[in-house]
Amino acid sequence: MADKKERIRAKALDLGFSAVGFATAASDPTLAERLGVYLAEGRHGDMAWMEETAARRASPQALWPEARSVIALGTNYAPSGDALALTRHPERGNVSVYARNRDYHDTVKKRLKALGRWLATEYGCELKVFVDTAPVMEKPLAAAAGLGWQGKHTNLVSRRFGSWLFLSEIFTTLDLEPDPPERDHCGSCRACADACPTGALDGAGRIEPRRCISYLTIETKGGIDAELRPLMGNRVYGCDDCMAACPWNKFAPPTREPDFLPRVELTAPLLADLAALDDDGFREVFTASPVKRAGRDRFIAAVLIAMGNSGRHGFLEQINRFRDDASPLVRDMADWAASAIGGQGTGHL
Ligand code: B12
Ligand code: SF4
Ligand code: SF4
Repeated sequence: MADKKERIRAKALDLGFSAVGFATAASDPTLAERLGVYLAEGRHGDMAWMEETAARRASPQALWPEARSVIALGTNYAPSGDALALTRHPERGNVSVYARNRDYHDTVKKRLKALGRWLATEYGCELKVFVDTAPVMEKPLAAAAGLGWQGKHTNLVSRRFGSWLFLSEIFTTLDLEPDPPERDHCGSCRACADACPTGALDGAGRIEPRRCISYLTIETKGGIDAELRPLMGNRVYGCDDCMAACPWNKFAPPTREPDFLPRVELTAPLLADLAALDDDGFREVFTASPVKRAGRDRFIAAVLIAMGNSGRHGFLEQINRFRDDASPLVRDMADWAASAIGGQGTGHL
């Protein structure tokens, strides 16, 4: 069995995965309980899919009863410089590190399929592969498989890669001995919670996603509370502040995966250029990027908030052009942005 695990580990590393671990597919009732509390408190907000799939999400065997083991895989996407450098340039838009080039779902899925094909040929097992697209709780599974621990920002922290690991899994009918879980190394640190611009982290391991800039710029279907807009700064897609604050990142080797190195257009984009994108321009620039998930309206709304937060009067003319946009969300954010920088906003938002 050890030999089987070592062969799988070696093959996964060879295919480009950075970390590999093994866990049982049997259910852990704590996860179902914690997910239940999270949903009962309404923390999922507009992410209705979390509630709709809660029963399957709670354990691998609830999703696929034949599953015996989980192979948990991490893919390093650590940036080479200061992940937050751009947040100090208010005339530019900060796109989160994970979205500065190709969509990781596509890159990781290809590798998962290659590993899956190899496993099926070598061991004649059945399997299913997942990367953030199915009802699977990826962080606790990766933690159970020894890839790291769930830090106080709720994400998986690895002693080797810090917070910068994409997670994915293979569920299989093979019996593989679980690896020992990693212990929690947060100690008394609470740097992530202190770094959060909107106070979305409670410092004890829980998040209020409805205050999280990542949720506000990617997931929410409605508007963004006026109280939260000034706290978003120039973060136009996702947010990395809690991840970047983690002291364990100092050991992370920068990724060498070309798909995750920042594209030149997204390294330091000017807000004025982002706001100038029409529907076709948005599709062209973001076609292979996770940013397409936000859609043009939500993205432009976030760009307008960033313009409002910049305090630059020079943006007023461009903002005003959005005040009769077809999207009510964009119109409202244009009004707010104009009033935030002291222009002719209606001030009613
Ligand atoms: C929904 C979701 C979000 C939501 C909600 C986040 C959340 N924590 O729930 C939003 C949109 C906000 C989000 C944002 C981000 N996400 Co996200 N997200 C997910 C998703 C799809 C599900 C997460 C989930 O199951 N949440 C449900 C709750 C119950 O889980 P939880 O937060 O882990 O809750 C645990 C703790 O709160 C704790 N807990 C619960 N109750 C209690 C009580 C006490 C007392 C204590 C101590 C603890 C505790 O136990 C819970 C269960 O283990 C996963 C992919 C997947 N399928 O798993 C990606 C995922 C977690 N996201 C990821 C990333 C990268 C991000 C962002 C960094 C993206 C960005 N740059 O903008 C941010 C980070 C924000 C943050 N601090 O979490 C990665 C994280 C990789 C990693 N190393 O862990 C994942 C795994 C995707 C992937 N395949 O790589 N995300
Ligand atoms: S991603 Fe940003 S807003 Fe969300 S919890 Fe982390 S620091 Fe806070
Ligand atoms: S910043 Fe500190 S508290 Fe937060 S995850 Fe990292 S070690 Fe844990």
